[in-house]
Amino acid sequence: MVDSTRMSRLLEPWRGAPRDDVDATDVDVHERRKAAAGIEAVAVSMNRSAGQMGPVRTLNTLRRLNQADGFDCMGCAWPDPDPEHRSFAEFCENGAKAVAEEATKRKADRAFFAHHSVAEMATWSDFRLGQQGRITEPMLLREGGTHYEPVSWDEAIGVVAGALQGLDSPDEAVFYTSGRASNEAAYAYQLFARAFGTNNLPDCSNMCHESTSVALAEAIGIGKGSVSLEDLHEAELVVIAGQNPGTNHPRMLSALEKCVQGGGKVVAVNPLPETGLMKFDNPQKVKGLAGVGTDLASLYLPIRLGGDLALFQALGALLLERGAVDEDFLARHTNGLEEYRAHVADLDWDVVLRATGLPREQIEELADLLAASSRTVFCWAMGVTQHRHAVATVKEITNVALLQGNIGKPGAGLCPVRGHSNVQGDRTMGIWEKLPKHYATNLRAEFGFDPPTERGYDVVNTLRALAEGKVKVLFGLGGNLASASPDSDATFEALRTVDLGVQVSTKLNRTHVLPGRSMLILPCLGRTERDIRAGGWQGVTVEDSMSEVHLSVGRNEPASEHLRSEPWIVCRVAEATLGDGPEGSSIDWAAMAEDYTAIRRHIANTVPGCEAYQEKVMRPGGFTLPHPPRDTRTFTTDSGRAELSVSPIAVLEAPEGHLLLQTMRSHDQFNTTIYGHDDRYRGLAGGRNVVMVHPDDVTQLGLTAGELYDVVSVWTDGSERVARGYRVVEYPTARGCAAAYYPECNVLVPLDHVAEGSNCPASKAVVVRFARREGGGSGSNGSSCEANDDESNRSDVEPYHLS
Ligand SMILES: Nc1nc2c(c(=O)[nH]1)N[C@H]1C(S)=C(S)[C@@H](COP(=O)(O)OP(=O)(O)OC[C@H]3O[C@@H](n4cnc5c(=O)[nH]c(N)nc54)[C@H](O)[C@@H]3O)O[C@H]1N2
Ligand SMILES: Nc1nc2c(c(=O)[nH]1)N[C@H]1C(S)=C(S)[C@@H](COP(=O)(O)OP(=O)(O)OC[C@H]3O[C@@H](n4cnc5c(=O)[nH]c(N)nc54)[C@H](O)[C@@H]3O)O[C@H]1N2
Ligand code: SF4
Ligand SMILES: [Mo]
Repeated sequence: MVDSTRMSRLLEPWRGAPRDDVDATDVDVHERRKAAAGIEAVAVSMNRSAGQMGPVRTLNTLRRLNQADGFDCMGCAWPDPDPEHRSFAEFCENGAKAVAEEATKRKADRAFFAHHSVAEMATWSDFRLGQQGRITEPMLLREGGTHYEPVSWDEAIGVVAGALQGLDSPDEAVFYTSGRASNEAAYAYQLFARAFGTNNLPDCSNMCHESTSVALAEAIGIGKGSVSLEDLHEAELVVIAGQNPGTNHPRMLSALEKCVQGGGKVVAVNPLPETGLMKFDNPQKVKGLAGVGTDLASLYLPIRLGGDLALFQALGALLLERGAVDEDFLARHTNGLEEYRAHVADLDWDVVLRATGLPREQIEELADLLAASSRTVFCWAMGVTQHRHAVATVKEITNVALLQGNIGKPGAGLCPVRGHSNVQGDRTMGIWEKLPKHYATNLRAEFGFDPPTERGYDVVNTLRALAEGKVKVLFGLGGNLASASPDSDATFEALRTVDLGVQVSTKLNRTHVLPGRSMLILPCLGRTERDIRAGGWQGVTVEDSMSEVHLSVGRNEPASEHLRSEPWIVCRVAEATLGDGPEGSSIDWAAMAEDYTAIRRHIANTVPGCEAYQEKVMRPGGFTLPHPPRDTRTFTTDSGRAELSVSPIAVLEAPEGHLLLQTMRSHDQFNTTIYGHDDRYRGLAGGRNVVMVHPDDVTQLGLTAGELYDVVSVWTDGSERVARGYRVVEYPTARGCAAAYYPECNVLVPLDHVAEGSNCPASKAVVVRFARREGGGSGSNGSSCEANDDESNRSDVEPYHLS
C-alpha cells in the first residue's frame, strides 16, 4: 500500500518543483526508493505538467503522446509497442516532464530579452535559464551589443547566409546537431553542410553512443542494436550494464516486467543499485497502484567503474571453459575464435577481481545464468560507452553474445539503448563527420554535386578547433553544446572565439549566453506543435532505438506565430546561402521547405533501407529498417563474418586518496535541461551539488558526510580542475567510486580524456580528490579550472593506470 506519509507528500505542493532559484548545495537526504514508478510517478508527472501547461492543455497534449496518430515523445529513444498494443497512457513520468517543458505556457519574449542582458543571464544556472519558457521570435545579439534584439526572419536568414558566404573555406563552419532533430530536418541539414562543402557535422552522438557505433560496425558490420521489443519480452535472460532505465528509459521497465512475468531473468551490472533495476510498480496496473510491484533484477553486480570489459572477458572465458557455446553459430558466422580462446585461456583472475571489484562467485553466478539461457539480450548505455576503453568494452559484450549465438534469433541480441529520441535516425540520415562512400555516391546521383570527402570535426575536435580559432561560424540544430561538452571552463572560452553562433532552439540555455562576436537564436516549433506550410499540415519522421521509423504530427497551437519548423529553417538558410546549390547541381530547397514529402522523396532515393519511404511511414506504426545480422545473420564486415576481438583488460585505479568519479543524470533532468531538484529514487532533493561516496570511502578518505568540499580532478599533464562546493553524502556505490551530476561536473572532465577509437568523452571515470572548503561556506554553481601552482597540493601520480 501507499503509506499515509507518502500520500500526504503527494498532495503537498510538490517539494522538488521548480523554484526560481535554489542553493545548489542545499541537499536533503531521504530514504532511497525501493521501487520505481507507481502512483508517485503519476502524481509527479501530472503535477509538473499542469504547472507548466495548465490542466486543459495537459490533457489534450498527453493523450496524443506516443499514439499512432499523435506525436513522438521527445524524451528518450525507447520504442513504442505496436499500435494494437498501445494503451491510453503510453508514456512515463519523464516523458510527461519532457512534454511539459516544451508545451509550457511560459515565454521568453522580446520584453524578457530587453530586460535581461546577456552578461546577467550568463550568471544564471542551467535550471533558471531553461525555466524562462519558450523563445518566441528570432533574436540577434549584434557585435558589441549587450542584449538580444528581435529581428525578422528575413534579416536573420540574411545574417547567417552572409556570414557563411564570407568564409575563406567551408571548413570554417561547423554544423552541430542534437538528437531530437527529426529525420527531415537532419537530412536537409547534412545536405546543406555537404553542399556548402564541409563534413563538419558533429552531433550529440559523439558524446553518447559513438563507442557503440564504432565497436558494432567493426564487430557485426552495422552500428545499431539487433533487438525488437518482442525480443525483450521473450528473452530468458536480460543483462543490463551501465544503464539506469528507471530514470532514463522508464518504459523499458514495462518490457522487463513482461519478460520477468514470462519467466525471464534480469541481471543488473551497475556501481549504483538503481531503483528501477530492482523493483517496478507499473502505474498502468491496479497492482502497481497498491505499491506491490515486480521484482526485476534477480542478480545485481555492484561493479567498479570501468570494470565491464574485465567482467565480460571473464564471462567469455567461463562459457568456453564450460562448453556453453554455440559451436555451429561460431563455425558458420564468426572469425577470430582461436585467437579469442587463446587470449582468455590466460585470463588473470586477480586482475579481473581488481578491475570489477566483484567477488568471483558473483561472476560465476552470472556465467551460470548465461550458460542456462538459450536466449539472452544484452543492454547497455552510458556506463559502458563513456570510458577510455569503451569501444573495447562494447566489443567484449559482443564477444559474449556471439559465443552463444545470441544474435539474429528471437528473444536474443544486442541492445544499446539510445538516448535522444531521434539520435539514431539522425545518423541514418547522414549526420556524421564521416561521409561513407556509398552515401557520397547517392548524394551525387540525386543532387548533381560532389560532396566533400575529408573527415570533418566530431565534438571533441570541434572544441579543439574552436580553441585554435579555426571555427568562424558555429551552427547548432538544437542542443546545448556549451553545457553538454566536457572541460566546461575551456569549452566556454573556446565558444567565444567564433564570429557568429547560430542556435535553432526552443528554449534558452547556456550556449545562448556564451556568444562569440555575435549570436543568433532561431526559435523553432517543437514536436507537440502544429506545423502548417504551403503543402498543408506537415508531419516529420523519427527512428527509435530499435530501428523503427514512424511519423510524428503535432497539433498544439504553436507557442508563437513567429516560430518556424526545423526543416523550414534549414532549407531557407540553405537556399539563401547556396541558391540552387553548388555548380551544376539543383536542389529544390523551397519545395522541401514547404512540403516535407519532397524531403522524404530524396530520403527514399538516397538513404539505404528507405526505399518507398513516404508510403512506409504513412502506415500506422511505420516500418522497421533492415538490420542484416538481426534479419538473416548476415554480417556486412569486410570478412562477411562477425568478428570476435581480443582486448587487454583495463584496470582503472585511482591513486591513494583519490576516487573515480562518474558524472550522470538525476531523475529530474533531461541532459542539460534541469526540470527540478528531486532525484527521487536516490532520495536526494533540494540541490544538485552533491557527490555520492561509499560510507567506507568516506571514512578512509577522512571525509565528513554532509560537509562541503571542492572536488578536484587530476589529469596526466598535471592540470587540475575544480568543482566548488559539493556536499559529500554516503551512498551505496562500489568502493573506490563516486558519483555526481552532469552537466555541473563537466568542468572536471579533461577534453583529452576520451574513448580510444570513438573520441567520446570519458565522462564516467574521472580521478578526483576532495578539498575541504574553508569555513564550510556555501559553494556556487560556477566552477573553475585552475593551473594549480602549489606543488604540494598536486598529485604526482598518473590519474589512472591502464594495465
Ligand atoms: N529522464 C531522462 N531520460 C533520458 C535522459 C535524461 O537526461 N533524462 N538522457 C537521454 C540520453 S541522451 C541518454 S544517452 C540516456 C542515458 O541513459 P543512462 O546511460 O542510463 O544515463 P546516465 O545517467 O549517464 O547513467 C549511467 C548509468 O550507468 C551506471 N554506470 C556508470 N559507470 C558505469 C560503469 O563503468 N559500469 C557499469 N556497469 N555501470 C556504470 C551509472 O551508475 C548509471 O546507472 O538517457 C536518455 N534518457
Ligand atoms: N559529463 C557528462 N557529459 C555528458 C554526458 C554525461 O553523461 N556526462 N552525456 C552526453 C550525452 S549522452 C549527450 S546525448 C549530450 C547531450 O547534448 P545536447 O543534445 O547538446 O544537449 P541537450 O541538453 O539534450 O539539449 C537541450 C537543448 O535543446 C534545445 N531543444 C529542446 N527541444 C528542441 C527542439 O525540439 N528543437 C530544437 N532545435 N532544439 C530543442 C533546447 O534549447 C535545450 O536547451 O551530453 C553529453 N554530455
Ligand atoms: S520511455 Fe522515453 S520515449 Fe517513452 S515516454 Fe518515457 S521518456 Fe518518452
Ligand atoms: Mo545521449
